Amino acid sequence: MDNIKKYMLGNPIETEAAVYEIEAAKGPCPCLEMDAQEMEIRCPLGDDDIVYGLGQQVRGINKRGWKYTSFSSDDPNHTENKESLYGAHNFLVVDGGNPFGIFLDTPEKVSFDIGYSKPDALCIRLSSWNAKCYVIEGDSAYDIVKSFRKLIGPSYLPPKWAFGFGQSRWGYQSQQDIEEVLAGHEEHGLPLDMVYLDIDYMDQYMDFTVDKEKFPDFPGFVEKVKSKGIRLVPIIDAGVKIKEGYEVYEEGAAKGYFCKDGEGKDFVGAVWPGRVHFPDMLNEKARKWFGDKYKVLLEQGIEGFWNDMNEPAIFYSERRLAQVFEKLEEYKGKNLGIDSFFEMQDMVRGLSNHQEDYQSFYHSYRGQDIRHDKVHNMYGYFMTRAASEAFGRIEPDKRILLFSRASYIGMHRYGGIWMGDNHSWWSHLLLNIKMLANLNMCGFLYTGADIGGFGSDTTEDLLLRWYAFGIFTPLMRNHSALGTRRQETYQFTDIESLRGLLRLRYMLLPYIYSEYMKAALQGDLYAKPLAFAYPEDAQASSIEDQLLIGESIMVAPVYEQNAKGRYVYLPEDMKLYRMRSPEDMDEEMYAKGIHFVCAAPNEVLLFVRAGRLVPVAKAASSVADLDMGHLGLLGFVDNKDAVYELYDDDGYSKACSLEGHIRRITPAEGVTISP
Ligand code: MIG
Repeated sequence: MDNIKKYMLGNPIETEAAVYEIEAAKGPCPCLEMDAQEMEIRCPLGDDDIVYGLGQQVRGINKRGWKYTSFSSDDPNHTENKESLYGAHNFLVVDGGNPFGIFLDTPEKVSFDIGYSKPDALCIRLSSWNAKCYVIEGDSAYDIVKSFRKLIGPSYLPPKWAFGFGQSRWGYQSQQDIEEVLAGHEEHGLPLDMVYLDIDYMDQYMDFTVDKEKFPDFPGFVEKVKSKGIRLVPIIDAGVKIKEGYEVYEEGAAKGYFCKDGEGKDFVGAVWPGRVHFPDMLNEKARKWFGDKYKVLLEQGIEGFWNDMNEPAIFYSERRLAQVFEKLEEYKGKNLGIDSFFEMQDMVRGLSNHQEDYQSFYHSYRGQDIRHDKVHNMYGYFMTRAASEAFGRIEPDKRILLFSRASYIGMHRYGGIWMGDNHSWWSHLLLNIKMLANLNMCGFLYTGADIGGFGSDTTEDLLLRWYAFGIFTPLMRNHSALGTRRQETYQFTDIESLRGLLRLRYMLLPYIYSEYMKAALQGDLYAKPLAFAYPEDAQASSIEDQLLIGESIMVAPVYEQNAKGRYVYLPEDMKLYRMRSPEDMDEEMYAKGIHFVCAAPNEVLLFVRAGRLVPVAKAASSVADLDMGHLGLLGFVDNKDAVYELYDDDGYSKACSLEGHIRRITPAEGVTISP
């Protein structure tokens, strides 16, 4: 790790993001100006420099031209003017003449002005002069990313079934609703591996409970569904309902495991369950205690979870609500002027996720009381870690599906993330593509967006186009919000086309799984921008709407409504598989350069790089039914010596080294080049 230098600014809080101890560097940093007075880290940007990174953020793969803030936020409107989403991923690569990476390790709020105030300057502003500032050198942006990944440790490994397709919706209430989803898929021959349970499966939104009226025999139901090869994946929220007789609340309160307010009492916020306490995930004992609670569901046959609301989101705090009511009294009876009207409106609206609330409760971390805002960005990370560490104790030999909404660098070792509450907007399909690249750089390989869009009403053409890209995202889940148009595959007119796309996912699964596992085990990227593979190609460096998926594939999704196709940039000659279903595809050759490529709404454009192969299976109704023994090959090879190194394993045990799990596949083996 000679190419990584660590600059200690002040007295930083330990986040355990890095897995290597690096000796603190002495002397000034050659590429960054560190201004303790202003609490700023600055450097100039060359005209052509590209700035990669920041993981889960709005805007492009190249982050230049905007200001961003790392402060985990529950914001369901991922519009261009936003500065924070759920993740806090303080890693950047400045890719110019002398490329270097920066990882600013602090759980406090950090802001990044990347050519916003001044087009030719990068300025990182800290909330206090406490951080570990890692500076990573390398020959290329790609090299730097790989070094960074080594520093932060290997990515989370999900079970193989987690690469299947999952159906979700906020609003599924009961066993009956779930059965309807299963029947919808069965009836229409739609493959399926998981159905997600959103908050309504719980008894009054109490974590680790199941509503008995809605699910009279939950373990029996879980088992019955599993016999069809399908898993139920419940949500867990961060807040614990304050309710007499509710074990998690009573234990947590008795043991002092909840975050405290300024007076030392358990802090009260309100989220879905109503008034809640927040478990102190940073406190080692509390973390262990909370993690062990997942056992209740594991024992009922559950094998996967999604952790939500763990920024943590706070609809309102008890304290602030009281203040606002008091203020409202003052307005009452008065004829409000327009200014005081807006003041009042802002005050009520501003109740949710209020900055002052984040300054009004405390954690006990490594034996010290720390105010929440000092460690804010670690909360979701440590909640997910709580679960993951507990799985290690409860199910030491089994991979459990786990992904979170909030995250910090380092959490990628414990679980994946989904991209949060996007909308059924075409612009969010494009954002999904871009975010995937930057999240991969930060180690979050198991990720994906709510396919079809969470908020707003989706349209059939958007869903088709989103599937055509979503089949390449490791986490492939159709999820939508309460009150929006029903979005399950079988709700639409052209089910046949949607089915064709879903079945393509299963056909490609051997490749997707293999490329994911190889990337995770080697600290590499599953999805990457073209520039990383074609560093000499100036044109490739500005392509943000195409990605390389693994070593063989380039995707160029259509993300505009009513488009008949799109312009595609090919950095080299490639072979296009124009795919509508595993049984219906054409092959076309394209030369290096720019082409307008037609694409009907039901078509996937899958480009194969020269000399590369893509192992495929016969599509199946679930991952469990995939026949990994009889694979076919897609490819762009003219000799029979081409080789694909396929990673495969039993799909659930934790022994996942490359050794013993690589199978060399060649066309000469007799497998057909096209299925
Ligand atoms: O305040 O559980 O991002 O996926 O459906 C909303 C209900 C709470 C936010 C999650 C979303 C989920 C929803 N949750």
